[in-house]
Amino acid sequence: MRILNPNYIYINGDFKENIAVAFNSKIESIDNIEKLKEKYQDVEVIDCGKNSVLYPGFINTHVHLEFSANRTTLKYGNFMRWLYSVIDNRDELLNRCDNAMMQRACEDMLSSGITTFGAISSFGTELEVCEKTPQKVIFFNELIGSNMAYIDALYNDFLVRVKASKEAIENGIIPAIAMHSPYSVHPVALKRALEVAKANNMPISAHFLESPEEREWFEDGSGEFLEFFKKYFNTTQPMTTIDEFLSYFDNTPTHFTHLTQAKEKELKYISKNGHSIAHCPRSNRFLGCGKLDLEKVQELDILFSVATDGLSSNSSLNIFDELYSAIMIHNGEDLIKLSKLLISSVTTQPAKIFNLNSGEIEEGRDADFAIIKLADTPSSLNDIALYTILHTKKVNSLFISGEQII
Ligand code: MCF
Ligand code: FE
Repeated sequence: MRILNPNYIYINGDFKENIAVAFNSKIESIDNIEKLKEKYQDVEVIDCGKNSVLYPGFINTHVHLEFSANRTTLKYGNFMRWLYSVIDNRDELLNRCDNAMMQRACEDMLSSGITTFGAISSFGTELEVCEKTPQKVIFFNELIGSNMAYIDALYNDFLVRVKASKEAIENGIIPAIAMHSPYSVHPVALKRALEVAKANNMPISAHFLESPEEREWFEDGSGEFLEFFKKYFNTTQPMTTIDEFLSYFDNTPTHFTHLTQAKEKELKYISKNGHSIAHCPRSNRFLGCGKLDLEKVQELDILFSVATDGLSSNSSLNIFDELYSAIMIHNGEDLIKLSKLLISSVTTQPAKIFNLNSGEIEEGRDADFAIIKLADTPSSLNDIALYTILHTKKVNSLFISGEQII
C-alpha cells in the first residue's frame, strides 16, 4: 500500500484540494492525508510536490502505431492527396517502422500521461510491442477490403489476427475490432466481422464521415472518390449509403472516428443508438477534413474521446498537444468549460465508452495515475484544466495498476 498526496486532484469532474489516495494495484481509499495516515500506518507517503495535480491516467482511444515512421512522406492538406500518398508509400513506411520505433511511440505516449491506448492495427505487426508496453491496449484488429474477389482471403487474415490478439489478453491486450470505413469494407465482410465482435463482446471502432469527399461519394456517387474507385477497383458505385452503414451497428455500440462531415441527422442517430465518437482535431486539420460539431455532440449527450490518431496524420502522439489544439480549433466554445470537457474526454468519457476500470479516481478503480506540476499556484480551482492544457508537455510521474512507470 502507498499513499499519493497531491496539492490538487481531478475527481468527479472537478478539482479539489486536500485529498490523498491510498492504493495498491487498485485505489483503496480516498480521503484527507491525516485520515489516510491514521488508517494505514507505516505506509509510504509520496508527496507529489508544490502545485501538483493528480489525474487518472489518460486514455488515447485511437492511434496507428504501424505508421509511426511517417514524418515527411505522406502528403497533408487534403484527404485525397493524403490517401493517394498512403497507397504510394505504404509498403516503404511499414518497412521502416520496426519494433524499436513503435516502442518509442508508446514511450512518447507514456511521457504525456497515457496509461491506456486504442491501437488500430492494420496488419498486426504492433502486437508484440503492445504486449510489452506497460500501458493497457485496446487492440483494434482492422478489417479492410472492398473487392469481393479477395474478401475471403482478407477476412481469413483478419480472423488470424483476431485470434492472436485474444491469446495476448494476459499481457494487457483487450481484443477489439475496427472496420476501416464505409468506403473500404464490403458490407458482407463487415456483417461477418460484427458477428465475431458480438459473440466475443469486443469493442468496435470505425472511421466514418471523415472527409467532404467521402460524404460526396455516398450522397452522389461522384467526386474524387469516383476517380479513386475507377482507378484502383474499376468500380463506379458506392457499396452502401450513410444511413445503411450506420444501421449495421444498431445493436453494437461503436466508437466512430472523426465524423467531421456528420450532420445533425447522423449525430442524432448516433446518440439514439448509444454510439460514441473519437475526435482527432489535429488529424482532421492536417488532412483538410473540417471539424467535429462539438456543440451538437454535447447537446445530444454523445460520449466522445479526444484522440491523437497516428503519426500518419499527425505531428506527435502527445495528448497535451492534442488538447491544446482542440482548444484552438473549437474557438467558439467557452474556454474554461471546454478545457474541463477536454480533460473528461481523455479520462472519464473513454472509460465509460469502453467500460474500463480506469479513467476515474474512485475506490476500486485501477491505480492508473498521471501527475503533473503547474509552474505556479493556480488562481482558482476551476481554471486548473485550462492551466494544465496550456502549460504541460510531460507528466512528472505516472502509475499503471499501482506500479510507478515514470
Ligand atoms: O485516421 C487516419 C485517416 N483515416 C483513415 N485511415 C487512417 C488514418 N491513419 C492511418 N490510417 C490507415 C488505415 O487504418 O490507413 C490505411 C488503413 O489501414 C489505409 S487507408 C486506404
Ligand atoms: Fe485513424
